[in-house]
Amino acid sequence: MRKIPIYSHPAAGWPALIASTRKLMDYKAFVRGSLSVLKSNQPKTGFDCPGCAWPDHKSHKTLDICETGIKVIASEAMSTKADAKFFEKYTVKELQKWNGYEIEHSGRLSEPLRYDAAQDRYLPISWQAAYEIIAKELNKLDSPDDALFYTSGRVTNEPAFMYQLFVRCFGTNNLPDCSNMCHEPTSVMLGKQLGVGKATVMLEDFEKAKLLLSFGHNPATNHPRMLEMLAHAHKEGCRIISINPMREQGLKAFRNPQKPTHMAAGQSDEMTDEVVQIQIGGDTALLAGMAKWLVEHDKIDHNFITEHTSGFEALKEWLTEQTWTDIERGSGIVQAEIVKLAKLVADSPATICTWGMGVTQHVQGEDNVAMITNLLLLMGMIGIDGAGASPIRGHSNVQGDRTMGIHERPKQKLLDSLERVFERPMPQEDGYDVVSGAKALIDGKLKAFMAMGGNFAVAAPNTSAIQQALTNNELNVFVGTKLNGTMLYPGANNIILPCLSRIESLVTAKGEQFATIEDSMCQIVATKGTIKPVSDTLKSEAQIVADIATHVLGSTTNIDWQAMSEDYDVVRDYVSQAIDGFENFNQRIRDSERGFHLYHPARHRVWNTDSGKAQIEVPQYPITYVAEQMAQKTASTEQKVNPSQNEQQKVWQFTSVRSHDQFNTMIFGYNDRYRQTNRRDVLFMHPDEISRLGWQKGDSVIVTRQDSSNQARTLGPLVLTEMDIASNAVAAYYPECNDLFDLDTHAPESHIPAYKSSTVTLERVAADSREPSKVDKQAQVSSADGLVASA
Ligand SMILES: Nc1nc2c(c(=O)[nH]1)N[C@H]1C(S)=C(S)[C@@H](COP(=O)(O)OP(=O)(O)OC[C@H]3O[C@@H](n4cnc5c(=O)[nH]c(N)nc54)[C@H](O)[C@@H]3O)O[C@H]1N2
Ligand SMILES: Nc1nc2c(c(=O)[nH]1)N[C@H]1C(S)=C(S)[C@@H](COP(=O)(O)OP(=O)(O)OC[C@H]3O[C@@H](n4cnc5c(=O)[nH]c(N)nc54)[C@H](O)[C@@H]3O)O[C@H]1N2
Ligand SMILES: [Mo]
Repeated sequence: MRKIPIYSHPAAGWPALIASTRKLMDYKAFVRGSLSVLKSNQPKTGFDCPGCAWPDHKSHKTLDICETGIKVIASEAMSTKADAKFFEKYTVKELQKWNGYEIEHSGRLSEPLRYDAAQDRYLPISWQAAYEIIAKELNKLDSPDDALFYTSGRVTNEPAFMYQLFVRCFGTNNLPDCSNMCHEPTSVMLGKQLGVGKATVMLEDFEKAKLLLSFGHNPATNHPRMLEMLAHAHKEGCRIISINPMREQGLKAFRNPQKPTHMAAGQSDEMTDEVVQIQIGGDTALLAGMAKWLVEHDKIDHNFITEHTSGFEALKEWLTEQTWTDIERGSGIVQAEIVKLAKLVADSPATICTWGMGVTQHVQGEDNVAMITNLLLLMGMIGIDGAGASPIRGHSNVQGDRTMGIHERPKQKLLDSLERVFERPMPQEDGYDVVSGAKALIDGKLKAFMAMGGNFAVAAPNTSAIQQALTNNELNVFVGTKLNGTMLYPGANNIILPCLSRIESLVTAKGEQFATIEDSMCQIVATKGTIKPVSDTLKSEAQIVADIATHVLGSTTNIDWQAMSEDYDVVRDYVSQAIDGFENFNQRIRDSERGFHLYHPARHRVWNTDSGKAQIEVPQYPITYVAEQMAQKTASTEQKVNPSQNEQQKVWQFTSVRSHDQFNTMIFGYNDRYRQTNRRDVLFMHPDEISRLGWQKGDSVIVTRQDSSNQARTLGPLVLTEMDIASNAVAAYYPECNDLFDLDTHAPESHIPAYKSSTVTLERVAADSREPSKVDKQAQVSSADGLVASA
């Protein structure tokens, strides 16, 4: 293997934290941001960091914060405003040409806006007039099912509960949320297999684990607060193996902002023992190999399997049928390596499996989750200390929103409870999720769209088609903190409602309010905004829902929406009555500094599944699924790429990843120092692959994908960039690549789009000779600062 220039400095550390943030926003914003940071993740006194869903540290150190957190907070604390003056300057057509970085830096939304088609501009509108339009348009629909109500996972529990209640009172379960693009396979499979679609571990378990298998996630970039726990566990003797097609550099060593010696003396802790560089889409094959060895060598926990599980015999039979040739072909890892891993599992008294988007965002994402859970079940690793399943959630309250009832396929029990508590019928039919909802929009089956946060079209596959479809709607309503690319495709009536962010204080007629969130490990914690809102005009999400509900539903319900929005205790009392596990919510959230843990039956080996036992599942797709896809596409493609070389390798698996200079579709800068790049229009490929093709780094490349209806979708030109990545893979940044994906390539049950594996071909084109724009230079400067600081 050729040597690849790698980022060799530890992740995190103060220089990275400060410098990469300093130029990010204007100076004032940074001061506002850094002051507010100090209270972040502090119990009661401060707010839960909106950066990710990793739990707060037990000890509540004074500074439980990371680079991502600072950036997200700085982005929210930004004093620049996308106000009427801003929209006076640009037509919507002009704004459509802006990239994610420019749109993000337009500033905080600060007054209600209505699109004016004659001028092609957003103009200010009063809250009252906006509500009247919304009520008129929603009440005009033939059916409540003609409207789609999206949610993104920043929304705290109290407004989320009110929002789902409003939508259901309006009459539909059309409640897709960002979870549909994120951990949906996890929720579906853990629900089926363990009875609850959530993590079985608590933070304490990481202190007792002896083996940690980390599948397809990138903590240094996406949940840096996890690094401290990883470094700590590693020091205590826990082996940490990362299973990832990319050698994510930030995973190797960690410089802890909490440790003075680290910061002063440049010390760092080691974290990972090994990276198993599997092929894209190879997790099920790898896990099948491990499970096969464990079963055949009788290393499994028979007592646990007999007493607690169902489905073992079927899996055993399936494992017998899997050949090592297929296992190697499917995973890209040789048998001896897989056996080595299996032996580690066999010898470990306490194993945790963590996973992220590298596991879920595949057509076979449900199989991946099933096989991780199967492995834990075979070894009896659920319901004991230091062991279990640990999906790593993304948005800070994506898990809580689901618990609060934001779900397009609600459980009957939830609907029954809502009917009981609110004494009115709830809609019974399942609604649209992100994929089916986006398709319905494109097919003209929907007439109205409302988003409680998020950037629906830009985050979803086939962005342009969704954006176009939105322009045909009678009504679009966006509740958000920042302008984004979904808001720039207005329908006949189009309203933007600016809301308070979580870091801003909320004082109502009933006094100062705090809200709650649920972290990745089922802990319910309080969060209270501390900084002065960026504009006096902003309303809380709860207030906006209450106002819309009052206008839309009028006297058709006797629910006191305003009482809820003014006093979150009132919402929490309803939640106590309607949602399992929240008994005495108000009392319990005040009783303990750290909030409370939601009862998780599987932790106690109680299985709320159909069979009453934990369910071992046989994968649905062949373990060579991706390899077969590639072989088929290779056979059918006409393209000749250096035919004298290996004929096989004319196609690649395309995967999309994030950098630490973005939060999903919000682009803070172009820097990705761990991957050593200072631009976003890149295509990562292994240097051996680049030279095998006779190409060079820096070449311009077009990516082409035949979608499920055999239409060619292209992306590029992208700049070929070296990366230590599996040989079957190329990678680019999300969300710029989202037009490459279509809405029909997804996992069967969870409908998660296959953002992490699509078969593509590549074509080298003449280098793009355009000068970088002023904006690009600016975005690169703010990131170069981070590069220098970390060196
Ligand atoms: N700074 C920052 N933090 C964030 C976010 C952000 O955008 N920026 N987003 C938040 C959100 S919503 C989420 S969901 C999380 C996401 O956090 P992650 O789950 O870490 O998400 P990604 O960066 O999309 O991809 C994770 C990894 O999957 C690997 N991968 C790709 N294909 C495969 C495969 O087939 N198998 C395996 N084993 N690995 C594979 C990639 O190499 C990459 O390292 O982060 C949250 N935190
Ligand atoms: N190709 C590809 N596509 C992906 C992914 C991938 O890995 N690859 N990842 C998927 C994943 S994991 C996710 S979670 C989705 C993310 O999809 P979304 O959650 O829809 O996208 P975000 O970029 O997080 O949303 C940003 C917008 O949310 C609004 N916002 C921010 N904070 C708040 C708040 O406190 N309240 C309100 N009301 N609004 C707020 C702002 O207006 C901002 O513009 O993208 C998915 N799409
Ligand atoms: Mo996510």
